Amino acid sequence: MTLTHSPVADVPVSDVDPFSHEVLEDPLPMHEELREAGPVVHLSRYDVFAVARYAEVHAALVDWQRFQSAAGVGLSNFRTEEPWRPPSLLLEADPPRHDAPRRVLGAVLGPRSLRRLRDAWSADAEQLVDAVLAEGTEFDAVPTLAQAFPLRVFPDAVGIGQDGRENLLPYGDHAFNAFGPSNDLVAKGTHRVPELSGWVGEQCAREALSGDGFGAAIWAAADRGEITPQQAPLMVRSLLTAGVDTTVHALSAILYAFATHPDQWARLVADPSLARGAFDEAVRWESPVQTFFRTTTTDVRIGDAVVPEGHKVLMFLAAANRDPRRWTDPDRFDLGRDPSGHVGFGMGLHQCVGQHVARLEAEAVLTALARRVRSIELAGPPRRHHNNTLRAWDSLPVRLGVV
Ligand code: Z7Z
Repeated sequence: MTLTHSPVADVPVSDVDPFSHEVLEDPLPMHEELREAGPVVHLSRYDVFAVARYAEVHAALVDWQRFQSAAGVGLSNFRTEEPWRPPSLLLEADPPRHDAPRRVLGAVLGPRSLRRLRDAWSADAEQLVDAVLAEGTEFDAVPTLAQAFPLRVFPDAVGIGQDGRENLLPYGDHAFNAFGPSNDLVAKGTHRVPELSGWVGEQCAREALSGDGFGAAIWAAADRGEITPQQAPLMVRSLLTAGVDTTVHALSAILYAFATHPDQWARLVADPSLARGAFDEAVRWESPVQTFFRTTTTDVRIGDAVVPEGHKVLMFLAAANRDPRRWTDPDRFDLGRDPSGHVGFGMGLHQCVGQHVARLEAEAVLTALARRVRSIELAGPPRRHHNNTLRAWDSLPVRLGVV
């Protein structure tokens, strides 16, 4: 990283490319450099401003008036560029337009409506773990657990049909790549966009959804007049975009964390009630969602600098989640710490509306594993999956010690 001088006074400049393969393979050194360079850094390659310290990331996340989402939360500025798909009513909207969809989805995915899923998902997780262990104790945890469990429970919970579910992961992978620059990761997904978007769009229709899932609950809100019938399909699309890859990569993050911290696995086995907190600590530690952008609606002072109106600001959630100014011994994965306040689910008005679903999935899997598995270790070198937004694994070979 070369630090030079910025077009804006008092802002350090970096020519680093956060979306290069080298950085995506191991972003931690870049995170530290950006945090230490100052409260805000100009990234000359993209002409955007970056914040990597906890205080500034948190401040930007909770300040939706000055850091808007409606111009898109990727590098592309919707004020001047055409989005690759119609904007999300939740993610890419600000109050007041954001409020009704958010209120509805908050209720559909809230702890109260998830209560009816808890027992079924626990049983599903136990069945999956028993079936996996019956086949052997050495396997690739990415397809076998991290992908298998969300794909087993989440599409059913939304209420989509059986056909075409293999489209969910590639669609989400492309959507999260599309928040970055139009690099090779975006190019490799572009040819499937018509097919994948077409399939996703079909799943969002009322007729395509079962009568008792999250999708039907969104349509019921339209019937009650809480949202319009035009809004309902786009909100189902939000579930299918943001609800699959995120939980898959969060589960592989936690499995990797435990495979590399055997003492912490022993703690969980001794006290499975730690599962919920363990998931949040893993989200803090690995930050499956690494980054996204806001756009300034006015000149905004950050530190000694003024970011001009209409500029993209890149928020490094992952760097904030390991900022030593906020966290003691931030690189330690530690079930004893209180991870609350991490920004892995964002913060403020747009904070992840699906986080209770994600926690329930993780709790089910961890609890089922803790019942039978005494040790988890890597059985070979894990392999990263590169995505412009997500920190992910393609392969995580593990060896389990079982009772
Ligand atoms: O509404 C949506 O389609 C949607 C897509 C992506 C909502 C949220 C996200 C997202 C989640 C984006 C985490 C960045 C980080």
